[in-house]
Amino acid sequence: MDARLYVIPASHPSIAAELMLEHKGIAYARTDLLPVISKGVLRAVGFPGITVPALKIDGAKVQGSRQIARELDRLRPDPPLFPADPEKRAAVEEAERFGDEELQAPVRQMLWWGIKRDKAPLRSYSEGAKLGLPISVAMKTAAPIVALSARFNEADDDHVRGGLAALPAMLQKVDDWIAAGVLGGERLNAADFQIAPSIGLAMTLDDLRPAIEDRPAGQLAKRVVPNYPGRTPPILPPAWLEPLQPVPAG
Ligand SMILES: N[C@@H](CCC(=O)N[C@@H](CS)C(=O)NCC(=O)O)C(=O)O
Repeated sequence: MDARLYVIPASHPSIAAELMLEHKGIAYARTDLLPVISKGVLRAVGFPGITVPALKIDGAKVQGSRQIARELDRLRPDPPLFPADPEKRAAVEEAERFGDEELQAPVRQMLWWGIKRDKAPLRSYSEGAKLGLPISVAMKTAAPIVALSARFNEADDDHVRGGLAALPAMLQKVDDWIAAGVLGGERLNAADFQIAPSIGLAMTLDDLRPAIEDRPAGQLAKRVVPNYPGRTPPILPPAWLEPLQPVPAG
């Protein structure tokens, strides 16, 4: 199979797509793109949309982590990304939808909020990437890219505060799916590959890691993406992190 995956380094849905290609045993070439620049490149190579992951596979162009999951299952059914049983499949699809539509964006906003205030951690997220220019040059030109990305992703105070307030319930949802066997089973599925990178990205923030790493959701992320690139030292206002503090017993 002739496959090329377009990614932004450390992008959580891009990592989801990589994990699914690996799960299928499909060898692929990877094109690393800088955020913002990625939009023009994707259009130039013929994709209709402006986001990564975007996959060219045997002449077809597939964009979006959920679409990629389905196309990979169609092209190479074994090992599957979805259970054969219709009820189990529906549960996995709902978890996958939640990962894509509800969990991805707030985590992305938290990261860009932090990077906008301190660009130094950005380099750690690009480790191992081939951006077509030296990493030191890329980092020097990062300011407008960071500003545009923060704006494009609505990484403002209100969204980040809201996301942090919603995070405990979202983590609980993931823990519950793990307990119910929808996620974290012996054979990983499309929802595991969708959700674990978002949790993994959240754990690259020192502010969030302690509230996540020891719970089932954190364990799942460590199992599925053990070496998530990047690290952001504490930066979020402590008052915003209060929803993540453990509830005192008694
Ligand atoms: N939810 C979609 C969207 C993915 C998405 O928004 N990707 C971001 C990177 S994480 C992107 O391409 N952003 C454009 C940019 O940063 O310029 C998916 O799972 O494929």
